[in-house]
Amino acid sequence: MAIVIITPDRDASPLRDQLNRHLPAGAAVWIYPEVPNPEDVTMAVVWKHPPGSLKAFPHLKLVQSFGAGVEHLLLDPELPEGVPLARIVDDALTLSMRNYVGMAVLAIHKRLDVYLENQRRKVWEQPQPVEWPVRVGILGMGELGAASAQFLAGMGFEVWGYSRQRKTLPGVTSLSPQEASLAEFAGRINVLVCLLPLTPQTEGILNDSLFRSMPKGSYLINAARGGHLVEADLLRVLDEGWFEGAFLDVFREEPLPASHPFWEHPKIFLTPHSASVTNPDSASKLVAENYRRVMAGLPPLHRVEAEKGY
Ligand code: NDP
Ligand code: OXD
Repeated sequence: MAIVIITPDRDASPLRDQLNRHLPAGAAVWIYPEVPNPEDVTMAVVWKHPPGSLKAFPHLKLVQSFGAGVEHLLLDPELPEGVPLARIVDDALTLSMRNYVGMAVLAIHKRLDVYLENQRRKVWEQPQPVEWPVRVGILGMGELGAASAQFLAGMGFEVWGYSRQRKTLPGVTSLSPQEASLAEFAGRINVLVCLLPLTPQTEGILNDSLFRSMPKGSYLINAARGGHLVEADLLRVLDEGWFEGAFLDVFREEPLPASHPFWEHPKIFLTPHSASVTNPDSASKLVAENYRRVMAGLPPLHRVEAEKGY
C-alpha cells in the first residue's frame, strides 16, 4: 500500500519525510512521477496536480488536498469518480492565517503606511487620527475566518462576519444572506477581509459594486484567492481615493508578473501567497490519520463537498 505526493510547484520531500514518521509500517510514500507500482497507490496528496494525472492510480481511496483550498483539485475534469476528497484543517495553518489578518488590521489601525513613508522622508509628524477607527468584516466564516474574527474581537475591534450559514461567536456580529445582503454587510464595515473558498458563486465577488457599498476610505485584505478579486475594479477605487489601501496575498496569476501594476502601487502591500502555508510537520499527522481511516473503511476527516465547491 502506498501514498503518492503530487505537488509540482512545492518540494515534496519534507512531507514525505514526516509521513514516513507517522504512517504505519509497510506504507510506502512516493513522489510523483517516480511511482514504481501505481496499482499500490491508495491515497494521493496533491497541490495543483497535473489534470488527469490521478487516472494512473486505479485503487485510490482518497484524494487529499495539501492545502485548505480545493479549487485546484476541483478544476481537474478527470478526477476519479466516487473517490472522496479531503482538505487540510490544521491548528498551525489557522494560527498563521489569524496572525496575517491580525497583522494587516493592526497595520491599518496604527497607520503603519504613514509612519513608513514619514520615516523614509525623515518627517516627524503624528498622523491624524493616530489610530484609524476600524470596523472589520470577515467574508467567509469557516475555519480561518472564524479564528481570525475571534482574534480581532479579542483585541477589541468591532467585528462582523458573513457566511452562508450564520455563526455564533462571542464578540462577533455574524450575518448570512438570509439576514442581510452582501451590500448591507459591506455598508457596516470599513475593512473587508476575504477568507472565502473560490467557487463559481464567489469568483469575482470583490468587485466595484461591493467596494462602493463600503464607506469612502475603506481597505481590503484578500488572503483567500486571486480569483475573488476583479483587479481593475480595485485599482480604480484606489486611484479614485474611494479605497485607502489593500493588503493582497493572492493573485489571479502567481507568481505575480513583474509588469503587474500591483507591485508598485503606493496603496498596495503585497505578499507572495504566504499568509499561511501548509506546514508539513503538523499537516502530516492529519494526512497519516486520514490514510489510517480510509484504509479502515472510515470516512476521512475534513471531507470536501464537491457539489458545494469547498
Ligand atoms: P472553510 O471551508 O472552512 O470556510 C469557508 C467559509 O466561506 C464558510 O464559512 C462558508 O460558509 C463561506 N462561504 C462559502 N461560500 C460562500 C458564499 N457564496 N457566500 C458567503 N459565504 C460563503 O474554509 P477555510 O476557512 O479553511 O479556508 C478559506 C479559504 O482560504 C480557502 O478556501 C483558501 O482559498 C484560502 N486560504 C488561503 C491561504 C493563503 O495562504 N493565502 C492559506 C489557506 C487557505 P458556511 O460556513 O455557511 O458554509
Ligand atoms: C491553501 C493555501 O489553500 O495555501 O492552503 O492557499
